Amino acid sequence: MKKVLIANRGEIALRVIRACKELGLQTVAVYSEADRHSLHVRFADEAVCIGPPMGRESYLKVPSIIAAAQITNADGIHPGYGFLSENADFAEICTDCGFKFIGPKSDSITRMGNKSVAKETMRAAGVPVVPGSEGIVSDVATARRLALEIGLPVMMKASAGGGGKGMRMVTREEDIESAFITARTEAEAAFSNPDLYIEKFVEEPRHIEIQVFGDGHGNIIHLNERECSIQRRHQKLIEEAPSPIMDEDLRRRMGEAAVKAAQAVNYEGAGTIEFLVDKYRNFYFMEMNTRIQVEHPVTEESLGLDLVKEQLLVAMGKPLSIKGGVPLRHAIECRINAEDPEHNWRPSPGKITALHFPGGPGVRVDSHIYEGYSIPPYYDSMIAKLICFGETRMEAILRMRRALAETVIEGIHTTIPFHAKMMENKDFIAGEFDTKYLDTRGWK
Ligand code: MV4
Repeated sequence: MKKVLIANRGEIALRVIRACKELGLQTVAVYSEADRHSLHVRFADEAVCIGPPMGRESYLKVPSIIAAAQITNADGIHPGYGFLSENADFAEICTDCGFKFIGPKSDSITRMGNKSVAKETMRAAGVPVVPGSEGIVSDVATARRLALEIGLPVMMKASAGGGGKGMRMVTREEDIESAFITARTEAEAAFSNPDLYIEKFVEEPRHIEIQVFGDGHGNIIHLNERECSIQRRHQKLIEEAPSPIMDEDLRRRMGEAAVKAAQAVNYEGAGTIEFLVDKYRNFYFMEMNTRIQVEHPVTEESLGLDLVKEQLLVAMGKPLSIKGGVPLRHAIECRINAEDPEHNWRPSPGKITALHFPGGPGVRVDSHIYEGYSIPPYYDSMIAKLICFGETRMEAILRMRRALAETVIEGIHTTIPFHAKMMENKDFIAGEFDTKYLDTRGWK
């Protein structure tokens, strides 16, 4: 592999370009008409315009991306996260066209993409799953029988959903039938697939995920956990590694389960096993993300690794060159979005009139913005990731407070005021929060 096309935009496109440069790989950026003045275009060796602003006409347009790879003689394609990163057809097309897809085999994506199939695969592999239906439930009578057997409250989940989409909680017996029918109709409308499965509702769960890595030579390892429970409407806002609730025994058991999960689908490259962890610290497989994730830097800073470089090396056929182990440092990531948290988090695109990023010990900023840059309204609102790390969790929090205070972003609203408040929040500082924290208590 000599030349990598990055099928993405924003900070992750920059992140991949940086890793490529450090490995002496040539880079090709693709960009929409709205991203002409983006840093990923400037930092790549070559750049190809692939269409109009809307994602579906550019970053999601497979023929345009393949054509860009062909005309530039790229030999690898890195999908980043979002867009085509978990599209099994895209991975297969890349391979069929002679490009190395920097990610898992198309078949691994397919087997994890359908959440009900994935769950049954995990059950068969001996990975703990939430008690519930075995496979999909296709009629109201079975839904009712199973819901009562499992015990209310239950969750009805769309097989084709994921990440919180197509989920319904049912608390009352008289609501089972109507919830089932509505959820099915919604799943059909949203995903063109009405299939549902049912499971016990896990109360006050934490979202803890395990980073895994496979090299296609039979080595699959885990790289510890990330705590991702601080979310709003299924959008993560703060992630950290290690988790404040982790201990050596739980980490070993979750790590082993995650490796088993990845082995079950012959996983290659970087992946993440998401678990729900209840208040008794029972853990259950939820989903696998078959891509590099937004929050990968907290694992990198906690363990002192470069996961994107490792993705490229593994894609070039090298055996794994990294290893896990006890966390060396505590790392926290705050996602800075162009949103106004004071006004229901409404999007705040526009021109950045002044910009200053923080620095000093234990501070990392992954961002594609610059002074004078205009944030287009067409894409995800994340504009920067501020990662702070230290010997202890408290040191990381203290560094985050001062790094947030040093940051200047003018011309738009951002989520910085929210993060500054959270870094002073006593429940956050105590590590006492679950996935419901923000949506039920808010941040004020
Ligand atoms: C659950 C659950 C409780 N019980 N499943 C949301 C995202 C999707 N991947 C699964 N989700 C949940 N599944 C059972 N059986 C609670 C959630 C959930 C959640 C999970 C992770 C992070 C944030 C969340 C917010 C609300 C609900």
